Amino acid sequence: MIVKMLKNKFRGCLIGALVGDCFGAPYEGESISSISRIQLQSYFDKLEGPPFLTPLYQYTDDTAMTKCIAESLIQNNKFNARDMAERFVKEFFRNPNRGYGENVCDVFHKFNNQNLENLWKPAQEQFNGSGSYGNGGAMRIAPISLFGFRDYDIMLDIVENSTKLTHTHPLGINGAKLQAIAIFLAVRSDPEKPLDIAEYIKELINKISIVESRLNRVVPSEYSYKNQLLKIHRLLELGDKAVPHLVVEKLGNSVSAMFSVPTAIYCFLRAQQSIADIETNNPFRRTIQYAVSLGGDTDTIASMAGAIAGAYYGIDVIHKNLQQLAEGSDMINELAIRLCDQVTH
Ligand code: F2R
Ligand code: MG
Ligand code: MG
Repeated sequence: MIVKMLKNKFRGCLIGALVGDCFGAPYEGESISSISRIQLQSYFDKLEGPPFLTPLYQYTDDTAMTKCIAESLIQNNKFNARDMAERFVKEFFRNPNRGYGENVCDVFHKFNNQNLENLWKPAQEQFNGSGSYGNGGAMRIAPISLFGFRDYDIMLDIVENSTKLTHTHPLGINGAKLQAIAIFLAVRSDPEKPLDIAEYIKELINKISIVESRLNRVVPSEYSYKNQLLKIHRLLELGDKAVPHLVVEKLGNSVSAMFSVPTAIYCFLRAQQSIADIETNNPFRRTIQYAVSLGGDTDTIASMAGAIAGAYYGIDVIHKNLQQLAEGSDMINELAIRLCDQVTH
């Protein structure tokens, strides 16, 4: 792939994640029933319309942690667990009010208060030793898919070890892996050709089946990412008959990785076609507007869906206003460019 296209994809991926976070955040925690599709249409129409005076839309923990991962990989040119953990902690204490997950804050306090030999211990102790299955590992994973886009096995290895700094439950780790694989495949797909959705899902299922076959802990069989991907396939076949409530009933919209990562992948795939009540020709906007319309963990689902869509289409698909109105877009853009330079030199 030519470097120019790759750079556009890297920028699209990280800016896509930022934009999904910033414009999904005002709706985080709203139930699907309380979100008006008409108001959401006006919200995005206004954002993309003539410039108006408004404060920047602030990013949340999703972007704060994504930034730390990108900076750590750029600085070290490899995964460095201690450096990454220190960046998470420094960033958290610099600005703890970015809407971090309730329990992950305990991990940061332990990192800060103890001189740790075993960096993974605080996360292992979470939830009486079962570890977190929240989507906090998956929501920040995009820079690792980019850093490792040439080597799948190394990429997955970094995903696992970086996720375990805060999330050690197998569902938290495998959710991060699924999100990383979804981006990895999107970066490697040609945006000039229509996405072969069936092939994309088949590839995701093949890859996650291998990951899940290696689980070294018993997890109830209904908690399988492979099952969630099969549901995506069936929902896509229904088109607009798969109304948002049905999508949430089948895939979820919560803070747990199992019930948000597959939803984000669905949003990206569903937005390849037009969607009832969403008036735009832009598939990136369709992806994040649809993600927000599902309610629940809107910043995180829109951010993860935005990362995949941006990695597929590239930066040019993301409306300039959305980029300019998102806090930190210059800084994230710079990180994407530096990551791309690093992997292409
Ligand atoms: N925290 C939020 N949003 C709420 C507040 C934001 C609001 N806008 C405001 O500021 O007022 N969002 C962020 O958190 C999610 C990522 O969370 P993460 O990093 O995974 O955190 P944690 O604490 O590890 O897990 C989150 C919840 O999942 C449940 N859970 C996880 N593992 C569990 C287990 N083994 N057993 C039982 N429950 C488990 C718990 O309810 C945790 O609190 C993102 O949405 C991000 O945007
Ligand atoms: Mg957040
Ligand atoms: Mg969230």
